[in-house]
Amino acid sequence: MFAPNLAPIPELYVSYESAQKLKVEAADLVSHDLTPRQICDLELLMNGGFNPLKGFLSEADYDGVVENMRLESGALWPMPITLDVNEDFAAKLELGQDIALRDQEGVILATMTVTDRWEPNKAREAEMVFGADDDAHPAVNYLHNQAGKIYLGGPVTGIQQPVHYDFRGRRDTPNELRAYFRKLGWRKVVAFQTRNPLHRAHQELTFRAAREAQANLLIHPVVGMTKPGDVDHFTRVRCYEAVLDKYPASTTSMSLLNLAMRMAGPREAVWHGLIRANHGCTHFIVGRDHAGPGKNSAGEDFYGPYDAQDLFRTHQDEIGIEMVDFKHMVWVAERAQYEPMDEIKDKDDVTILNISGTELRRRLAEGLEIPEWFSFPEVVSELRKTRPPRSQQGFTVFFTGFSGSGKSTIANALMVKLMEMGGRPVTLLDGDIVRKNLSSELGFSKEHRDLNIRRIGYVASEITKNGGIAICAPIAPYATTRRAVREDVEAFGAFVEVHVATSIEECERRDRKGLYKLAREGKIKEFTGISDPYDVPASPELSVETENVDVDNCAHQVLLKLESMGLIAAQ
Ligand code: PPS
Repeated sequence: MFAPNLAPIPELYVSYESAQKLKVEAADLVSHDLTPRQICDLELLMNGGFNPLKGFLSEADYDGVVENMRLESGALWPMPITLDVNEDFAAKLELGQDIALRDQEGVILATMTVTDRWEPNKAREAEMVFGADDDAHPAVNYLHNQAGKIYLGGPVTGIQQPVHYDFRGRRDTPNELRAYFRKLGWRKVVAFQTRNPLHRAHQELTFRAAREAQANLLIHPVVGMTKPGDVDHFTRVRCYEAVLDKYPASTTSMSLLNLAMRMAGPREAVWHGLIRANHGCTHFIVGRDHAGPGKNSAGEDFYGPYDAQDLFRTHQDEIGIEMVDFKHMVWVAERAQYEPMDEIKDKDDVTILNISGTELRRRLAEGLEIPEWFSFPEVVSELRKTRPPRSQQGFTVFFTGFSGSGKSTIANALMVKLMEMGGRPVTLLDGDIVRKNLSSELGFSKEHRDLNIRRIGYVASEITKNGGIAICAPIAPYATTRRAVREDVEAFGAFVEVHVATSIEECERRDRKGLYKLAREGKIKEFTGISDPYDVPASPELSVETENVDVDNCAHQVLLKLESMGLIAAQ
């Protein structure tokens, strides 16, 4: 349907000589240090992956994209690609000014002429682009809790690509892929987008899709930013490499895409299609619940299972790439082969097998068998290396509660009990200890408390990543900050939030440090529970009462919880 056009597409880079000159000149410009997500966006802007965009969106383009998925020019573009900054930085700038865009090491990647500066209506963006103003959506959470308040727009001049030291040979710009397809004579290419490891069913369905379209296949996994909690891309790429060997020779290739996903379902599917068209592909596989973000805060799916396919189909001609349905493949035991579920005529007479993602994670976590019909041994072995049984993984126990609620005492008891069991190193990050050693310059304003908790979260996530047990016991009064810490930790292991639910009246009655008295007298300001807020955890893994229950028992309740989650072996 779509004639292959593999001519080069426009990039935003200047020539090597001009780049060297520009780099020197840009050293004097006001600099913005790009966030990891902005670096991903910038790379695809510069290399043409986001063609026809010429820079971060102007306000008019942004409004059009948010309202009806269209740039001011009328071109289809479903995702706001915006440069968010804080108010102080934005206030320093004048419209028309050039700024330098630097990576996290300070290397200048590009310059941008700031033509637009505005404060976006984030609630509207959340509703229109992501379908709901609900922080359970990862991109909405990012929008409200991580992105700066002000957006800057303007054309970008590319100086150099962001540097990647990993899997260099597997990363291709759109023009490199186009040249590769030209060289191999691949006139039709089906792209497969993924953020998960591939198993036999995926191998089967992608190969069938390519065969049906009489095309070659490009496995095009995202290695930029995916959904929090996904398998890390290092492991995934090793898995993809193993699967690549299973396709017939010369039919299939793989390239890594440094995209920062938004998990925006239907709009994301259209965006993915445009990006793949820019990479020279003619077909694109769209599945059930494509780029779905999971459940909303009411426990329901954000999007209908086929919304992405429907929206894609409506815009297919403009996207310039043909959608290929993702077939639901199942293993038919009697015939020992994968077949598309909707093509099995004798459903009642055969044994149909499948393992869901949740079930796979459970089996990996608990070290249970994963059958050969489900995955390739090389893939399973890679996954097992990064996901040892839960009882050998690192994790974080995060106590939260008022001052004097008993957090430190229970945390200490828990630490000793875990050390008695042995097996993993245990580190206690108690509120007072952290404030002495890590955060001695901080006070108790919201900003300082957030900084303090993010530091604790960072250390806890490093401990968790390296297979240890971190026990944290700060007040941590803000739900959004606790959630951010949860995300940091869950990238590497379990996060167990324990609310020490001692009432403020009881804490004040105990007043072990005499601080409540001082707080009542106004001698300590911003005191949690007295003159400063505390967000009661809405769904902690465990809530412990300390009134009429001794410390030993509270610590034991935590141990039982850890045991029920498989984090420690049954005693
Ligand atoms: S936070 O909000 O999580 O950063 O607080 P945290 O680091 O846990 O520090 C709490 C301990 O500091 C003492 N302290 C105060 N707490 C609350 N509000 C104010 N204004 C304050 N000023 C000092 C208090 O002893 C807390 O200790 P714990 O161990 O919680 O009783």
